[in-house]
Parts: sequence; structure tokens; C-alpha cells
Amino acid sequence: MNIDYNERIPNNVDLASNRTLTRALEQWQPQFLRWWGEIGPLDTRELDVYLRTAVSAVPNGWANYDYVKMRDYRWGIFLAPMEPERKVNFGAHKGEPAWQEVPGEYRANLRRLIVTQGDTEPASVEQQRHLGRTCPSLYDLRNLYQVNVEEGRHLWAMAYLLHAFFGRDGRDEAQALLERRSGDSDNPRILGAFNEPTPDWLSFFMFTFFTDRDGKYQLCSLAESGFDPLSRTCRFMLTEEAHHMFIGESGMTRIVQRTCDAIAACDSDDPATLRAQGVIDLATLQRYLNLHFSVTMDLFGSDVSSNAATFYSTGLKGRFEETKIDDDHALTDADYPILEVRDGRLVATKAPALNALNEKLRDDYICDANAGISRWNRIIDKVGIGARLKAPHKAFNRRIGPLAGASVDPDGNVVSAEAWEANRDCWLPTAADRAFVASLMGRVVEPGKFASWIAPPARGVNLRPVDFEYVRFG
Ligand code: BYC
Repeated sequence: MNIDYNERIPNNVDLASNRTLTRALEQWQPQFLRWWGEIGPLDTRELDVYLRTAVSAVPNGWANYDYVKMRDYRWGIFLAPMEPERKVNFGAHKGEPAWQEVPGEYRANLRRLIVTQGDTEPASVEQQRHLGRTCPSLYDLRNLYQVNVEEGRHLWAMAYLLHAFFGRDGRDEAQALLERRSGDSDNPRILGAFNEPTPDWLSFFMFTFFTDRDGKYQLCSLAESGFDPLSRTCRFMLTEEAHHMFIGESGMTRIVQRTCDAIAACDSDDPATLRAQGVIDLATLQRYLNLHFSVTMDLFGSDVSSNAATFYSTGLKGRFEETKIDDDHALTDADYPILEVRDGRLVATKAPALNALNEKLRDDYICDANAGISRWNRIIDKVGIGARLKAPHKAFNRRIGPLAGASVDPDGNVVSAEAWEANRDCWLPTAADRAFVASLMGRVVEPGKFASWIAPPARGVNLRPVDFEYVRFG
């Protein structure tokens, strides 16, 4: 499972033995590099960055840390080891050997899942393109570039599957992944959250906390796939994804810590007083949280979805931790609660579990996200002001699914459209909030120094000190 870096495209899939595939990917490679140069992280070509590079796909011990010139970074194709005897573990084909080739009748659906997953990866790089100019520290700048190169590699992961298993239309789709652009009105990225801007580092940490966590749940579901190459690809991607969520989680913890330090020092939680100290007040953090949480809720799709039912029953996309669930893995007779608005209230009704798989995954995600938010609240508890950060209700500010038509406040009350609009500025970031957060975003690149609004991390990367020179400007 060691990765061969002597090849033009580093890989652990014995690419050299397949001339046609090698040629196709070698044609895609310069186009990828052109995309990276045009729309990837700004002004990075000549930087030396202390990066983690995958050297093996075996769990524990797959990474090497060293300075890498960004222009020399080697993207490649890495799949987790094959599990002999692996089976399709759910749906109509449960118990059959996992597929090593695409089942012809499921080709279009499988391609669509891979394209949707693949599209998010370059999108996030595009969204984060400008952030290097306003980094709060060298440590954070290095983490941003680590996320960016790995999202680039996740694009490689999906482009490989398209090239290797879908022939001509796979090649066309891999090409289209390099052509859509986040936020472009003519040719946008596929999913809503990936067309939203990430204009500042608070948004970046919220994104890596909330939206990368959707990545975890979707990748875990795809890692259950009966199509073994997709499963193995996603299993390796998950090892990288964990680090992206760590960046979101620790970044948000450090922001909350800094705010709480200022609350203790000023003996006040008044937003204007705190803003004058150069920290982000809790009310502003709550509004950003409401936005990022609700945008991420939409990424799970409609509450009731025949697509999701088909993906499951045909063995293409499972549930989170499918094999640990104790049921029939067919879901033919089960049901699952979903919400609808009735008589001006949200009420739970039952839908067939097979059709409610998006809702089930959304609920699994919410438990995980809430556990992270409760860790921030433990920091707030220590300053004894009784405030809390809280995930809004899952029906708040929805754009996808039947709840998109409802006006629901963050506590889950159905309100009139007028009342919702009248309160928008209490619930979601305002232009003034964004301007204030933007005003904090100065560039801090002196080793060991941090911007006013974020505490230093508890420890550095790979046992290096916090004041290590994580990025060298040459
Ligand atoms: N925005 O039947 P429905 C990550 C579309 S993040 C816009 O409910 P389905 C990462 C839908 O496409 C993980 N459109 O959908 C994180 C469909 O359109 P068509 C990404 C949306 O298929 C950070 C229509 O609405 N991976 O890795 O059940 C950084 C009907 O919808 C949205 C995946 O998502 C939306 N939010 O479920 C980097 C996994 N939602 O066909 C990376 C692969 C739905 O009628 N994707 N629509 O034109 C899937 O499993 C499914 O496509 C979805 C949607 C769960 C996304």
C-alpha cells in the first residue's frame, strides 16, 4: 500500500499497468494544474510550507511532514487497502461480493454521486482562495494550505474513479469538475453551500467545523458503498477529512476562548465593549453559527427523497456506520420521523425509512455537531455569564426540501414570513457584522504571533512549537 512517488502521478493503484488510463489522467493532470494556478490559493507558488504528505494508505503512519514548495506539491491517487471478502452490506444485493466494476444498470446514479462529491472539493478551494492574505498567524496559514492541497487531492480521488470506470462520459465529467466555479451565475458548483462565499477566517472555521463535517457523514455513507473502489477511495479521504474538522473545531474553540478571556478581563459581555477589544462577541458568533449550520442542513438533500431510497436499495450509498446498525439493512418495513408544518406548527410525521435516509443522516450529523458546540459552551461556562451558543432548529433558514417553504425561527417556532424578515438581522450575520469581522482580518505572519480575536493553539503541528516557522516566504 506504499505510494509510488517516482511515477508522474503518484499512486497506489498500479496505474503503470493500465496505459489507456495513465494517458487519460496524464492529459487531465495539466488541466488540473492550470485550474489550481488560476483559481487555487493566491500567491502561493513560491512558498515553502510545512505540509503533511501521504506516503502510505495504511492507517497510522501514512503521513510525512516536511517543507514543500507549493508549486512542487504532488497530488495523486490513494485508495485504502482492499478488504478481501468484502460484501455489499445493504439493499437488494446484500450479501453479494462487493463490486470491482460498475454494475451497468446503476451506472448513471453512481456517476452522479461521484460527480456531486467531486464537485465539492474544488469548490471549497475556490471559496478559500483569498484567505491567505488575511491569515491570523503562520500556524493558521499552514493549516489553510494543508486543507487546500488535500481538497485538491480529493478532487483527484473522484476524477480517478470517473476516468477509470466511466469511459468517455467519465472523462467529460472530470473535465466539467474543472470548469464549474463556486458562485458563478452561469456555471455554478452543484450544491448550495459550495456557492456561498468564505470571505473571512471566522467563515473558514465555521465552514471547516460545519461543512467539512457534512463531508465526514457523506464520505462515511459512500465508504459503505457496494462499489468497492468508491468505498476504498472514501475510506482514505476520511483520514484526511478528520484533520479538516480538527482545524474547524480547534479554530472555533480558540475564537471562543479569546472572546471569553476578554469578557473576563472587561467584566462585560456587551458586544460593543468586546468589539472595541478586537474580539468577536458571542451574539455575532451565534449569527454566523446559525448561517453555517442552516446552509449545511441543506447539504443533506430533501427530507423525503426517492433518489436516496434508490441509492440505498441498489447498494450504492449506505447509512452512517451501516454495518454497526442492528437491523435488516433493507429498510423495507421501517419508518422514520420527518417534520412538516401543520396548523402553524412543526409536527413529526412518519415517512418510509428508505425514503427518509437524507433526514436520518442529517439527524446523525446534528448529534455530532451539537457535541462540538457543547465543548465551546464549556469554555463560556467558565466565565460564569450564563450565555450559550446553540445550533438553530434544523428547520431554520432552509432552502432545500419541503421546509424551504416554511418560515421557522431558530427555536423551531413557525412564524409569519413578515416576522421572519423583521428578525433576520437578529438571526443571521448582518452587513455590519461582516464589516466588523472583515475589519479584524489583518495579516499576521510573524512566527508565534496571533491576531487579537483568536487564542494560540494548545500545541503546534507534528510536535513542532507553536512559534515554528510553518510557512517560509523565501
Ligand atoms: N444544493 O432528492 P434530493 C464535502 C438537489 S461535503 C443544491 O433531496 P438527493 C466537503 C439534488 O441534487 C459532502 N441542490 O437529493 C465538505 C436534486 O437535483 P436534481 C458532499 C441540491 O439526491 C467541505 C434535487 O435537489 N458529498 O465532501 O437525495 C469541503 C432533489 O434533491 C441540494 C455529497 O453530497 C443542495 N444542498 O440528495 C470539501 C455526497 N441538495 O437531480 C468537501 C453525494 C439537493 O433534481 N451526494 N439538491 O437536479 C449525495 O448523496 C446527494 O446528491 C445529496 C442530495 C445528499 C447531496
